[in-house]
Amino acid sequence: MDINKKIDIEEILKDIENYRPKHPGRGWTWRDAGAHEYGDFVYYQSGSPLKNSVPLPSARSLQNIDPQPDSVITTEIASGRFEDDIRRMRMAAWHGADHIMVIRTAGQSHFDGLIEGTTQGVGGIPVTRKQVRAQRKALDMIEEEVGRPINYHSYISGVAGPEIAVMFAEEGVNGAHQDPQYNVLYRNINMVRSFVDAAESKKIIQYANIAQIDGAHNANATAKDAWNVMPELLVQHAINSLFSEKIGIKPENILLSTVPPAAAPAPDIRLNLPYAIALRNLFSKYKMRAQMNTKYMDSSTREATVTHVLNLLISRLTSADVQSTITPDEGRNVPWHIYNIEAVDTAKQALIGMDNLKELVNLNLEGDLGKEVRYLKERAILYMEDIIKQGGYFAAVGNAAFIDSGLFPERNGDGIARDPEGGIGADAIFVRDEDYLAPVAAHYGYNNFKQYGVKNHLELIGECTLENADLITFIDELDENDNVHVRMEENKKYRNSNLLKPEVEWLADGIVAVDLFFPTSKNIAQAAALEVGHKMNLEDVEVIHTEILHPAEGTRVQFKGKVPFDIDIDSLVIPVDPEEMSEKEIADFVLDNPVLVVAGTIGEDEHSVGLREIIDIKHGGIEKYGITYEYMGTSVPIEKMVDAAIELNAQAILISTIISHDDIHYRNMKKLVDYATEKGVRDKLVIIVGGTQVTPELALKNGVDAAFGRGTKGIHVATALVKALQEKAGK
Ligand code: Z98
Repeated sequence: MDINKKIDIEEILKDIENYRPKHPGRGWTWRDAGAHEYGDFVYYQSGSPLKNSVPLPSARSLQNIDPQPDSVITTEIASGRFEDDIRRMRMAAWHGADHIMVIRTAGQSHFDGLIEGTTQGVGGIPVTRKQVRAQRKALDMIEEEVGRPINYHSYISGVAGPEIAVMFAEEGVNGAHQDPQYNVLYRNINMVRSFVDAAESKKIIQYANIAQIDGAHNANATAKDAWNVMPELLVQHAINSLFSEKIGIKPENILLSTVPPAAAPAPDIRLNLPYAIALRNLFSKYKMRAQMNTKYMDSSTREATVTHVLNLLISRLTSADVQSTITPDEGRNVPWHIYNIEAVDTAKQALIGMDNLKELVNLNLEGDLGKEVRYLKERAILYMEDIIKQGGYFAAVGNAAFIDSGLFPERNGDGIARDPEGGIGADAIFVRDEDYLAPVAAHYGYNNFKQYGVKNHLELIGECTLENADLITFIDELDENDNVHVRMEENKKYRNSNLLKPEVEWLADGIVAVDLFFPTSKNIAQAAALEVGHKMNLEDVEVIHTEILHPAEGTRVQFKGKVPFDIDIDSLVIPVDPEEMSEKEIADFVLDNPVLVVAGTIGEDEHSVGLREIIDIKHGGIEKYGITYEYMGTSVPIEKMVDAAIELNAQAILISTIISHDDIHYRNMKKLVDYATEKGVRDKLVIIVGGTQVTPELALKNGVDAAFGRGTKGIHVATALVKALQEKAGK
């Protein structure tokens, strides 16, 4: 893949019926965890560098290093259109995600077979063979581009669990949720059927070396007060892991899905840390998949990010083999590209920032922490004993033992009760016939070929699809109106063309978000924001977040809407990145041609920090290259700048300006140029301007030699200065 070219979805779909995953049966890949050097630092809990990646923004000042933490990082992507998700997967991989989870469309657990085609999903993606194959194909390319294997993952739960497990094994899926308790408690699927199906599914998971994630964390999302189900969470983990191990899944492929149950403003660490320690103590032979808390997520991305970072602190104080992230906008149910990337970056930044934390601090297990850990373990063991007393798991679920809001052994009598004889699929449990032959050889029960006097299935029916991929039946689109080709035809004019539309999740969806403040109460602000959206000519305007800053003084509102127009790239004035000469080239020039610069902020502008960044050696400013300067201070009259340059026989004037209302910054630039002209020195002096509110193209219209906006570094200014002086000397 060419890193400067978009991934070609049409190319991916071409010949998809014959595509085979590049690494079938590879299973799960962990990072190369250990000590690695990145720039000036050694990170002790890190993985190998990526071949291609996007570092965190501040890496600009740190040689652009992009240290990768030791944990696998998950992002959950499912906008409803798999073709658009592929582009998001590529962006996420560049930011550091190596576990891509695909959320299924609402209610797929209730489908009693594989579905085909690529229909558009609601709240997720319909998981079908074609969709899985196309995404695996894309990820096979993306992983080569970033230089790290990507674990692809979805769900093996629901009435069609075993069929999906076989399809995942055939298509090179690396990880899957599988936990019969999920079916029983949250989807009301018959419990006997769920456990039989789970046995089949787990056998396939074991055969294909797929990593299994359980569903215990759904209990804290469902429970009234999530911290009260901590003992139950431990019990749910125990039931699924032991069941899986008995079927043959290796402990290192058993991942416990754990979410710190509480979130601030609850006393987050005080509640979550003992739980995290108890879990890791009890289940030390399994892997930890640490998910972020979503139960207490509202529409504030800021708040969600803080909760996420506190969760990451728990991971660093304990352990996390996989660090999962959802998106900080999960609370608004608007899964946008940018938020997947934000969540991945949050995990990467926080984990790297807390490198080796456990080595630096001691957890005080002698005090309350240790006591809490013990209480939790004791409560979980009592819980398990209570289940046995009730007659086993099925009886206990029948008695509503799970998701009760009391902290066990306290009971509030409000748990979820399921009838062992009832639920979806209750009438679909059959005793196997004597001559039963399963469709795949990797099978939990017996494949009764002995009755035919043969040694194995090969002699009887030949290879199965898991052994010979050519036997897989690929079924293409079945719905003529809702399929990927129709969708791509509809937005074709935006693919590889000169037309652009803003986008949050689907190509050319046209959605923009606006963030504003009104000096009024919440409801008025909300109504006013909608009106702003309408007056901006946006369509489908909807408020997505409000936050009271004061009940009367003001409210922050975020809304989204759709723009009804396209942008033609050909009509744009495209900014050019500032030129950069090598440090040596600049220094050599200055050595032969001493340069003195007169610098200051002008007019009424007191903001000198940016200018100091550009001139001081401490911040990598122009001084570093031997350029000397006369700093005139702040709010310097324009005339004084020019007069000083004349008096000191300077080569250049450097002004910085932040205040921009009424375009005062541009007007002052023009005044400066005019005054230098009036004094007869314009040709001798290089005039350079900069500031966070400066748009270089607009500034240049005022006659300055060079102009710089946000993000400028000393080297850019030094380059422009040297180039301008070289040009003058050449004249
Ligand atoms: C996560 N987003 O884990 P349907 N099986 C299990 C599950 O946990 C889930 C499903 C199936 C969260 C997960 N959980 C939410 C064990 C989902 C989903 O098709 O929605 O019923 O299956 O990161």
